[in-house]
Amino acid sequence: MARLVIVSNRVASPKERGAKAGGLAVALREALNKRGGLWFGWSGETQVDPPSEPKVFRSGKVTYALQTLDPEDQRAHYAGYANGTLWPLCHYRLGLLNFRRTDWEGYRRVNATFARALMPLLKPDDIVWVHDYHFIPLASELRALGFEGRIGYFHHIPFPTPEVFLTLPSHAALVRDLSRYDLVGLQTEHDVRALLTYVSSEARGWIAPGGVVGLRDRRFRIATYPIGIDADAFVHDAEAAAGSEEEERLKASLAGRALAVGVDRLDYSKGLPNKFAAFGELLKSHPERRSTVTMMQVAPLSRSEVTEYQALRRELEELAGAINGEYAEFDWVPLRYLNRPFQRATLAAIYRTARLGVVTPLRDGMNLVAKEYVAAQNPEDPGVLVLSRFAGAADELSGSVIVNPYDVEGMADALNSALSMTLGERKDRWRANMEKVTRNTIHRWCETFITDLSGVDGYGAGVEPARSLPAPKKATRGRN
Ligand code: ADQ
Repeated sequence: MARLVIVSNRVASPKERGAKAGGLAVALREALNKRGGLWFGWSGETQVDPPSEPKVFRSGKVTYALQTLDPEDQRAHYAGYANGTLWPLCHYRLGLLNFRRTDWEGYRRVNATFARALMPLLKPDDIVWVHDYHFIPLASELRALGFEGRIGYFHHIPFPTPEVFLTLPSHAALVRDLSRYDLVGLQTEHDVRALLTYVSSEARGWIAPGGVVGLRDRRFRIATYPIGIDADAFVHDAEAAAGSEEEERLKASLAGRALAVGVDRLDYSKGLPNKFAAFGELLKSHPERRSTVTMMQVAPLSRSEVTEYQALRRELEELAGAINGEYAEFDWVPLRYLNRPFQRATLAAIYRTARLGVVTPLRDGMNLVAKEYVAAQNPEDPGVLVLSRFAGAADELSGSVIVNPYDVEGMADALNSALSMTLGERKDRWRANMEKVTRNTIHRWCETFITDLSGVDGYGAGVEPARSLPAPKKATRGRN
């Protein structure tokens, strides 16, 4: 079996557990533990004139290789281009997009640095799986250094439609970079369509059935791999939470009121101001709900060095204060707003207690919180998921109450009707959602991607120039 090499910006250390190690990191570690392999990424440290070689250590069957970066390169790469340009672009927030050439150059420099550090550790038949928008040019850099093995890329966030993508000055270079991979995985069909449309209409590529794409001298595949969660572990944690001290404390604090819960990183893509406004609107336009429902928003701070995130934090503090100032009673605080992370077991207890899970991002690649909320429910008395149509998860979780997060009054009405839903309807909706959550797990996601990438012939092997590919039946032909 070929060795698996995973590349991600953040690498979960072997000892990291609980709140810090997210579901994704745990799943990747599990995939590596199972078959053995190498996990390569940023060390989390910066240093002027950093060593060109990564720190390498082994734990069990996994070798870790962590590269330290120059502070200015790291800033340009992470806060600059990845999170100041690509993140807003892919979340359709053009007003927040900053494009600076120095950041773009820093982004490419860091990818080149990573490729140089990784290359000596690679064997020709390795399968390299690169994660997320921090590393789009990594395959180009590895190919330039002579690596001809299989490289796959998974994009965890949405892929924007061409109209939006074209606003990025470096759009053509990024798609050329994507074409240096053998397999490009996206979360939803919508994302795949967006990229394929760009390839055929802007990049003059060929598209064959099955998402095989010909672009210049490269042939690669673009396909959907909807990410999931470790459903069994969440069910287990939620069952263990039943009757736990934490759950009892939470229930006692609610004094018989319904709980609506939101769990999101403090990020502008998550639609938190609109969610708060919708809850305020619920209390305003449905006064009978006052004092009968409490909303809890868990929002750990994220990228707090970026100005837009600092502004969002202030906005939410003001909104929460205004809602509580307006509606609180001496024995009821309508909105509980917490900026801290929790252990997974505590999150499971919160989800299970909540009558509503409120997941209303303005745009989201998938949104794992939606799936976690479903998995944590008591099958005999499940809560209702209120879900944004712009979360990737909305494609699968059709049992949810689907909302438009830009429509604050519509969301307030949806919250109101979800609170009144009968047990029968709640059960039907939950079953439909749970079926998807248990089918498309994180393990299935990992296995499918790795199997598909393993099946690729390898860069260069048998690849014809795209223009000489036969036009397949039903193929969409780009402007040529
Ligand atoms: P995120 O934007 O981080 O992920 P999401 O998919 O919801 O969004 O995952 C967040 C994870 O963090 C969940 O597992 C959640 O439990 C955890 N988490 C959130 N708040 C927490 C808290 N207070 N304490 C502990 N854990 C907390 C990106 C993309 C998503 C995509 C994922 C995976 O933006 O669209 O679904 O990657 O591909």
